[in-house]
Amino acid sequence: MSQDKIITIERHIIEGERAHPGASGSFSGLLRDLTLAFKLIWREVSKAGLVDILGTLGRENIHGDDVKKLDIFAHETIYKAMDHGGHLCVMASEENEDVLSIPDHYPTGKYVLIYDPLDGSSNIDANITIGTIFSLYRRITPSGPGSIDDCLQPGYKQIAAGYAMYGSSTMIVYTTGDGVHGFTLDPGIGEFLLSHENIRIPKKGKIYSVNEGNYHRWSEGMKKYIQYLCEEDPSTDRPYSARYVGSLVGDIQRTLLYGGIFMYPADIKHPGGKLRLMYEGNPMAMLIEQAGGRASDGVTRILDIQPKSLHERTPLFLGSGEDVMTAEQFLQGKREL
Ligand code: AHM
Ligand code: MG
Repeated sequence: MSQDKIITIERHIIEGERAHPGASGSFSGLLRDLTLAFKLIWREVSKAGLVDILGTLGRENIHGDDVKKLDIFAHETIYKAMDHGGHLCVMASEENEDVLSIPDHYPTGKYVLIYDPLDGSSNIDANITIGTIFSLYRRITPSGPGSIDDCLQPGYKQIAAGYAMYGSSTMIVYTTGDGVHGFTLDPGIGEFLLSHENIRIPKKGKIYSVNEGNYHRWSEGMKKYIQYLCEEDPSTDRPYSARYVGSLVGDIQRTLLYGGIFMYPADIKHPGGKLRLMYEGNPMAMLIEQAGGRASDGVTRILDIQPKSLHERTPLFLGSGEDVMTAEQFLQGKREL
């Protein structure tokens, strides 16, 4: 995609906020702080292959510092980048059981940050794409320290969501409810530049993405849907191609750009699904919907689910509208082969 202007993410954020008269600038400040955290994480992730040379977990690196596991480093980096800006009243991280409070000596603000610091971290050692996923809400408690009630909001109340993807290029993809935009890091200048403006997901794709190793644990409806996708019928682009990175950011990035469907269904081992509603489901569902796609748990729109706990899980079907609707029909027993 070629742009006729060079636009940094910082400028894009500020211009987006200018479109809302009366905005205080706090929201832009918040996104700017997050961008800095992503750069710090990218710097560490890009050194991951050097870990055996520079030192591994439990040992010291050449500077005499402890080397932290990357997912813990990412968790702490985001917290430290965001705790003192005065924009947030509370945070929640996939790496932490309870909510993360803002220290007493810092001011609190009107926003809530939910994040998965390093998703797909089992892929690190193979140098495969991993990412940070985030979601922002307005607080619902009136003032003072935020609480779990501020976090447990349904996904349709998100005011922004996105991810940073540390892959062959490092990207930030985000939405504030006004389309989905992608920025690619130019490592030479340390800036994220607009590279994918207003991403639109194709109405229907030709790719399905699921961990098929779980096939024998699936429901009959799910098995039939996969059989349907693998049948020969060129008039409906079948058989579909299978692609599965096993890193949600990588699989969603491809789904946003090429269309098709990403699935993590319920199965015998994961009766409620494996992926987390607040940290993975809601932000990805907002991005997919903002790009014109569909996001459901097979029956219910992901963004309409009222979360009951911070780490609850959900089955996930995300992607092109037509593909997700076909999956829902099979899952609900409304369609047969
Ligand atoms: P994590 O939060 O422990 O990193 O797990 C989440 C990851 C996702 O990135 C990916 O979509 C999924 O787990 C893959 O799971 P599986 O290995 O069961 O297919
Ligand atoms: Mg995760």
